Amino acid sequence: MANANRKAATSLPEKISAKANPEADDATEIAGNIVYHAKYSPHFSPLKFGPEQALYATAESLRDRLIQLWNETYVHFNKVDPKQTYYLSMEYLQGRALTNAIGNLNLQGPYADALRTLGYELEEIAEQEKDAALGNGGLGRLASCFLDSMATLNLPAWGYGLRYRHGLFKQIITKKGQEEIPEDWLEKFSPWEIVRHDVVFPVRFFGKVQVNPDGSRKWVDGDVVQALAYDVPIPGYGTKNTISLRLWEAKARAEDLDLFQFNEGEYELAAQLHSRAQQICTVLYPGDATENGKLLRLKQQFFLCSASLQDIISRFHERSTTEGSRKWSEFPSKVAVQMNDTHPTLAIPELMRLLMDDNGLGWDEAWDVTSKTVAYTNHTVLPEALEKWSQSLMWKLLPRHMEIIEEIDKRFVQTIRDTRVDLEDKISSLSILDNNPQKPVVRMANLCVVSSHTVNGVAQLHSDILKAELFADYVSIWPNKFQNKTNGITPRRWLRFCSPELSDIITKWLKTDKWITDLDLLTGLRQFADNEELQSEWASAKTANKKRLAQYIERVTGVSIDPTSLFDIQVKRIHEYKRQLMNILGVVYRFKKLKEMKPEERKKTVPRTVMIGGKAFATYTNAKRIVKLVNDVGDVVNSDPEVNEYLKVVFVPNYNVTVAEMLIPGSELSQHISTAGMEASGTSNMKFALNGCLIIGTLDGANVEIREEVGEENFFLFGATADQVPRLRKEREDGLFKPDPRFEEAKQFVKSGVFGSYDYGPLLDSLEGNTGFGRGDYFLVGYDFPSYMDAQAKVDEAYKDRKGWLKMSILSTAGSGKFSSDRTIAQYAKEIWNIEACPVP
Ligand code: NBG
Repeated sequence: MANANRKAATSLPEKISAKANPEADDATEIAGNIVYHAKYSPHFSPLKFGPEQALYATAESLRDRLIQLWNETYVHFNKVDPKQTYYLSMEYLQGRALTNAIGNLNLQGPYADALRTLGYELEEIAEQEKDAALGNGGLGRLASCFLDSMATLNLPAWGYGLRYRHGLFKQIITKKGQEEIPEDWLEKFSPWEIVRHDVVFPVRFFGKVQVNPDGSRKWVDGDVVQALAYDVPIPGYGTKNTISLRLWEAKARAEDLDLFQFNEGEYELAAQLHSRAQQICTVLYPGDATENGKLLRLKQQFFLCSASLQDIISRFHERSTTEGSRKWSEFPSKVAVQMNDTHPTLAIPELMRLLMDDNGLGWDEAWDVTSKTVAYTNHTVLPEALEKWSQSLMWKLLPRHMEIIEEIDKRFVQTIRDTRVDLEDKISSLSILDNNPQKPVVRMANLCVVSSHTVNGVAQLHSDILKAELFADYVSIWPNKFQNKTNGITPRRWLRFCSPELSDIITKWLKTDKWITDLDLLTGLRQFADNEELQSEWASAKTANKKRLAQYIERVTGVSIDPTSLFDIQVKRIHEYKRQLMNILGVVYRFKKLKEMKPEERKKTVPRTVMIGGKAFATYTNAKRIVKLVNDVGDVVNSDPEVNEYLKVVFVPNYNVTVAEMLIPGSELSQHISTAGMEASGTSNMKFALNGCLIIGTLDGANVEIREEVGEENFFLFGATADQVPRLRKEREDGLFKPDPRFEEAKQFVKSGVFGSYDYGPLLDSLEGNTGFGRGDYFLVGYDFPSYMDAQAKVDEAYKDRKGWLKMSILSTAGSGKFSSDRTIAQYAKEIWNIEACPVP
């Protein structure tokens, strides 16, 4: 049908006349409005109406509606003037917006019909959209799920971030392994963003501190660039409330161009500030191996903080003029600032500076306001991810902020000396400044903990570890400052929209679709877990999703996979602690055993398709070697005629939100196998579980809670526990570790060269020896391997029992209610932000 129409659709159908109608909600009106945008908001040559033009026109027609709801929300919030939350994050992994917006507004039917009259299928048009990939992984996607929940719960809240021109790189796989090419979501433009030309703030870098005769201080000189707001609408599900993700773009002003120099032919010199401003939002995470790279990243962080806080303060001021002057002491009852990890830590000294230097508050007053306003979420205990900025770099870029940080530190240390003699010998680790003469740094996490009213971890185990280890001494100072907020995911994107088949079955059996906003209702499926009718519907939805996934895999990799085999998936950033290496070594062992079997023995095994996907940080050598190994193993296994009926290994390239939406609904087993204690939470584990996929995993991060919720009999557990890890590492150092023969066999097989001539020595060496940098198997792959293989054998056994497996799958979905980001955000709102719903009437 769509194919037959394709040709006709490349030009605008004449029978449908253009009619602007921002409130369109039936198919005919919507079609007229789409045609209107194609004609009168043109971005392409006239009359062309291919899939790309159709996408932009469709998005613009939908945007009309969003703008209306958005304005209503803005006006309503202004009228009610509730306390609002400002979520500061350097990352947002929004993915595509079209299907999500149509779904949240409940307009699937009308939009699908409208597009059909224009010769297109909605899915086909949706596929034209590029992912907004302004983030790396879980932390960025969490921020995006949170926005969806804030809007859905009608909370007065804003997201603040940066408008990177190039989001996370595109990963391509070549003979060499992973290669990175720049991502291009703004190459044409994004239909979802709206520039607010009236929302512009100056942001300063470098310069010096001027001391005024009255003793007050002012930051002057240096470079001043402009932060310009680009707003992206965030519609809630089933509500009018539509909130904003405000992304800052850096610009220089026209007058910053030195015309004289330009006319002298000194073009670069004349436009210096323009080019320095442009660098700020060019890429997400500029490499920080060089000093320049570090400086740019620090500039990005400050740019986000300064622009956002000036905006927040100006909104607070706005009301002062209409209702008499507002007192600064009211600020914390109107504003909650949440720092997503330490990346926006500079919000603390910047708020202090704005309050003291620009608004004349004294230190104590400014400190009181700041520390009652900001809260901090920690997302990792990995030492390399805990930010420490060089003091000299900070003095150079942000001299006034360094003065303020020194003062915060001085006062904090003094309080400890005055009140806690018992902590005297802990001061050097508790203080914010690490004045080690070799490398003096600012410890951002310490600055956050000292200055925030609340600090939280992202899963119970992680929060417990923070309290018992990383922040233990702070807990003794402020026992009530620390909380847990187990992460969550939005059930709209991660079930309702990515797996409509399964969603419809759930709605049918629960006799309501209320689960979409009240995910705990999924427990109602438990009573039907044994029901044959449900099981068969469940199986057919899974099969449909698996077939769709198989087609996708064939399209992007050329590998054909069998939809009746067990689909086993591990997708996440490639990192040694996440142990993709353990997965692939397990696959290698399975392959070797299959090769050794007689044909009739092979027939008794459970056919498996193992899919692994994820990006390696461009300079993370071992991660890249792992990508190469997975690809090499895949090449050999998939072309082995004896074995490839029973095992396929696929590296899924360029893993991102959209790819996840394809993979997760088609998964049956997923791997969350990090070394215990190292994965703060994980969030894809929740998405898989929600989609009825069983987990093989360690007792790490949110796995612990997922297992509690879905039931231990529905979770394939293996591996050391977090509290055993230190002892196991010590034993290894002492030479007491004895590897399992299966582990040795798998490594040996790789070394033998079966998978090609690439030198895996350096990668495998990380698993050898007992000590030394990059050696001694820090991540305990060897220790956990045997229990991992035993758990995998249990998976195979369980899969043979079709009914048993389906029951587990249903119970997995039924037990996933806790992991809705609606639950997480409701807890933040109540227990940290102290804000309430403000629904647009
Ligand atoms: C990541 C953790 C994940 C967690 C996400 C979201 C960072 C610094 N941390 O386990 O590794 O799920 O944050 O909380 O990216």
